[in-house]
Amino acid sequence: MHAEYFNGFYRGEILAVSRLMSVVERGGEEAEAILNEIFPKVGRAYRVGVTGLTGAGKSTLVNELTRRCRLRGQTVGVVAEDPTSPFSGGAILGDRVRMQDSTGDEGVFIRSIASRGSETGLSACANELADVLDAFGRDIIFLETIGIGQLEYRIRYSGHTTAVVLTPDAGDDVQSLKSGLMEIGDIFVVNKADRAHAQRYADDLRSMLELTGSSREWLPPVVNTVAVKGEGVDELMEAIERHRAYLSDGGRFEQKRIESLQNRITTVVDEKTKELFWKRDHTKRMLEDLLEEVVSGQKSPYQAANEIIAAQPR
Ligand SMILES: Nc1nc2c(ncn2[C@@H]2O[C@H](COP(=O)(O)OP(=O)(O)OP(=O)(O)O)[C@@H](O)[C@H]2O)c(=O)[nH]1
Ligand SMILES: [Mg+2]
Repeated sequence: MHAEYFNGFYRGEILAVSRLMSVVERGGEEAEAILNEIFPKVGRAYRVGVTGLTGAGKSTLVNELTRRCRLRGQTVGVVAEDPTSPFSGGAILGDRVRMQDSTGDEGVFIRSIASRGSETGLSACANELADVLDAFGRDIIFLETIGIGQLEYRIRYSGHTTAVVLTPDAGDDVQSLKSGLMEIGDIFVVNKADRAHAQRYADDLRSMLELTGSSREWLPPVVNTVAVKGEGVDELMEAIERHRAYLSDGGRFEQKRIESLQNRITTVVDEKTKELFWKRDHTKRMLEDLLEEVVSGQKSPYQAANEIIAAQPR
């Protein structure tokens, strides 16, 4: 299956990676077959998660970081969750694509995936697409994800270093930051530092991190950037390198790898058992019958759920 793609893939052909990624993105058995095949080659790349609210400047930052990686001779892969469809493409995405096209640089591979309309599967898919780029031999992989809902928690397992991108926008005070975002950040970026109150925002953020993270071995640094001008991006790059060095110390990197693999297994089991569970005719019928009893007030939803679970063959 897909033998010609694999051959191309192992020869380093961009078109072949692109095709394999499309199959992986569609999911199902074919996707699994590809992921199984490439697994022995996965694990060499360094993965950097870049997360934050829509419009924070993630793509602009990834662009700047990519440029610097290229200057160092590193090959780069990018998987970006695009809030709009990848086909309509935002302006920034357009810029990126043009940048890649104009330089004809095969050392940069960018893939965007739509995040709208899908609830849970997406980040898992981003991880898997990153696996393809990893097996392809990319040195650095950036995963751009939107930090809303549960997605930001997932990235924890995919990025070795996670940078949370914030902006000092009016009304956004540090106290109101979601704890989810606070917990996943290895590095905090205050982007759009050309805007008013940026320094105060960064200082507040730093105080809060010191307060909550004093027991942690790694105190996340706060880096101010003006992504559109490339300001502060070298400092961000250094912060990423420092965190990488920190991870490589004392087996932390390996620990993270193990956690990430465990998470991968449990996620697949969760998804598959759920799917199998509701596929059974018996379960569907039970649900219909019990629903009537719940609607008429004879049973509570919890009693109904427990009955459905108890009736499953073990
Ligand atoms: N003033 C200012 N604008 C910026 C800065 N960085 C990015 N922008 C602008 O902010 C807008 C959003 O930037 P993107 O890089 O697309 O942000 P994003 O976080 O990738 O957005 P989504 O992918 O849509 O979530 C663009 O118009 C950028 O030009 C900055 O440092 N200062
Ligand atoms: Mg973006």
